[in-house]
Amino acid sequence: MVVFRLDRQGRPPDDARMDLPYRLHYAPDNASLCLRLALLARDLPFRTVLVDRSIRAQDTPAYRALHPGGLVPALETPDGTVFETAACLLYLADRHGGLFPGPGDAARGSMLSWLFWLSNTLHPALRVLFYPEQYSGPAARSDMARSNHEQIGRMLDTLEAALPRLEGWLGAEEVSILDCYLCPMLRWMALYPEGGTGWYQPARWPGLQAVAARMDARPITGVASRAEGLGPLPFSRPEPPDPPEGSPI
Ligand SMILES: N[C@@H](CCC(=O)N[C@@H](CS)C(=O)NCC(=O)O)C(=O)O
Repeated sequence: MVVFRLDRQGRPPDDARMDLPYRLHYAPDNASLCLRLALLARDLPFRTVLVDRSIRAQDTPAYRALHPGGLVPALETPDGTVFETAACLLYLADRHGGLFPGPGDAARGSMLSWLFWLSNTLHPALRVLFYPEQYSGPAARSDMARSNHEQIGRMLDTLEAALPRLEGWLGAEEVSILDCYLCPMLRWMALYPEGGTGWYQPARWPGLQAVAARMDARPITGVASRAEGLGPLPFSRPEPPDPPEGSPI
């Protein structure tokens, strides 16, 4: 898919031809969704390039030249390729404004803490949930899943309790990169791994559910959902994806 606003002659605007565009290497319902939401939120012209996970395209030398770790997403920018979801989100916020407190804003330190918490604490725990084979031998797997569920549950309790401190930057009127990062993770816990999601009871975290519902009400969510086949309420009532191209796993 190509998202460009064209001028009256049908050409992309100057910034898209020269300074921009971004190229988002994505797979449907992957962490690239966080970046798609942020790009849409700032109305930034971008192209998407499918990483075909059904053939493990993320492992090819061509993709690893962009992302040495072979993970989705990678974002080609006018300053070179950026990878790691949080790094890409912060890059976009710093470059285009909005989405996150800027340098000098009193809220920046505290919100950086939560951005790194999402990236260093919650997201890695989800990776253990979704890719147990990368972290444990088969015998240990069911024990690991149980403790992983308990651990993630406690992380979500922590975040739920911290919501008042995140006021203005999570579930607020203006979308932030924290919304863009957290809401897909809430979705994934409800859907993945297939057949192993019974532990996740969103009603235990009503504040986080409200953040998800707020995200669902934003027009950018409709655009992202149509592009990736995520259904009508992808964050507050997730349904398995039905993407127009590619595969989530
Ligand atoms: N720390 C990475 C994690 C990204 C990640 O886990 N990507 C998943 C898709 S959502 C992936 O590439 N999985 C393929 C694999 O682990 O082989 C980031 O924040 O970008």
